[in-house]
Amino acid sequence: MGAGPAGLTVGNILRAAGVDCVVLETESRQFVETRPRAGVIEEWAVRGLRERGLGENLAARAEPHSVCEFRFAGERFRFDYHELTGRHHYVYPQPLLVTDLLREYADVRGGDIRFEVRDVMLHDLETDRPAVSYLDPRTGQRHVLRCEFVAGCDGARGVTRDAIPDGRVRVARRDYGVAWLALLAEAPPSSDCVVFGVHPDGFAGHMARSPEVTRYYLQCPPGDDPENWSHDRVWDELRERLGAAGAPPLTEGRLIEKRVLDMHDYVVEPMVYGRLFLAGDAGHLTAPIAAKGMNLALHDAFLLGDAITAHATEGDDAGLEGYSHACLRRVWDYQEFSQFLSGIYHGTASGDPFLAGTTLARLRRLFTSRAAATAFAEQYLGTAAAF
Ligand code: RFL
Repeated sequence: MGAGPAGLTVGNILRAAGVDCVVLETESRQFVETRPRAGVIEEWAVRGLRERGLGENLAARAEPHSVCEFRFAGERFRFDYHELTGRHHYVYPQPLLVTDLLREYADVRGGDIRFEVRDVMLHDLETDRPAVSYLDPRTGQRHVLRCEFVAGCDGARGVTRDAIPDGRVRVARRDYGVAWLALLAEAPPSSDCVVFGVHPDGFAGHMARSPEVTRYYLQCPPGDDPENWSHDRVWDELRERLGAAGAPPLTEGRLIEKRVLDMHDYVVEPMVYGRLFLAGDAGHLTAPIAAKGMNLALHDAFLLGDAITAHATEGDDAGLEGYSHACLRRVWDYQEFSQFLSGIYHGTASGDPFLAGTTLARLRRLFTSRAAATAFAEQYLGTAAAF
């Protein structure tokens, strides 16, 4: 269920192993191939895709990054995480990854995918022959697919999580009480790396997406209306919050996306109900604070694709039995980092002078203690723990 990074990765793994599957998607192919979202992908995820024959374009086109920059108290601080860990980050826009995965699944591996399905329902999840049904909008007919497993990869607003009866799983939630105005600008990047501005007016972020398009973020009040943010106000605030001695000027451009994202997280435990296995945002949402969501979606998908394959081809159920536990170890680690990073990004704008003081102390520690910097770099790159 769902043709995002999680669903398409599971589908591709199953196709490669000769395991029958169908991917259902509520949107059109064109829509999912162009939906802008993530851009930062971790080295282990790139390796995982390549090992499964899914990362060739990515390896050829994604840019490896080795440093990021923090700007605070009017100064610039370069953070060389490659030097600390020997690892990189990659920048590869999510629409490109989804396009690659779709092409491989549907056009190369001949996978069955049905777009623009309506009114999707799940049935008999607690039996060993669950089913999914949907309406075909062209004929108005309801189709029923009987299967062995349902992979719930339908994102934060899908139906699979809600198909689990009350009381069968626990949903832990966290609301950060802040929002980000997520912007895409038709403008070349204004720096050679990701930039985080920690400012008393609020956080600001700069992330290259391509030579022509740059993502920016501006912290704003939860529920704010994007229409409150005119072109001039956006660029004035970005210049103010990302300003620092010696910083190159921002390259302004037309804003082609302007959305307010309230920062909140949730985790479903366990990520399994009967024959339904949740993966990606359907099972856990990580606010884009730490750029982790797509990485977690891929991690789940590798585990789930491999586990179903082992069940189908060797009768080995160890992967399925350990699936939720294995996913959640990384999920909780990344949630903790996201919470920590939220403290750093939002502390100086909290209105609490004590919190502002400790936030700046935390930031300075990253540039005065190699041990603190290494610990941060490991979490930033997702290499901190042996998952
Ligand atoms: P997706 O990508 O949401 O895909 C789910 C798919 O399911 C479809 N769907 C259904 N299909 C069938 N039946 C139904 N009833 C359905 N209901 C929905 C949807 O149309 C969709 O095609 O989930 P998935 O695969 O779990 O992938 C998760 C990632 O998309 C998400 O975590 C990331 O985009 C988060 N994220 C980032 N993650 C990173 O790792 N690095 C980043 O740099 C990063 N930046 C971001 C982000 C998310 C952002 N937004 C918009 C929330 C930046 C932003 C602005």
